[in-house]
Amino acid sequence: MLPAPPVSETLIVAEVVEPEVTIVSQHPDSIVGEYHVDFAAMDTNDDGVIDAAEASSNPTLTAEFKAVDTDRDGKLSKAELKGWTR
Ligand SMILES: [Ca+2]
Ligand SMILES: [Ca+2]
Repeated sequence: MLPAPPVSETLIVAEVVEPEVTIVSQHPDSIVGEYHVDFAAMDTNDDGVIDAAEASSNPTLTAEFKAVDTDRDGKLSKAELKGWTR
């Protein structure tokens, strides 16, 4: 049996110690998510739009927020979420 090289193990551990939160702004004009959102449930303050804070409860929507927010006003209207809502 070969002696296990401890070096490689150390390297692997070092790489996974800090998981990076990667929210990449990729493909800003494409919506790749395949899921539906419950608009009324997400609009917790009931103002008719989903803001970033409300969208934060949905990681996928947060990732796609800019792509969904077609008029770039920082909020998602029902029209913008058309096709995403049930
Ligand atoms: Ca709202
Ligand atoms: Ca908008």
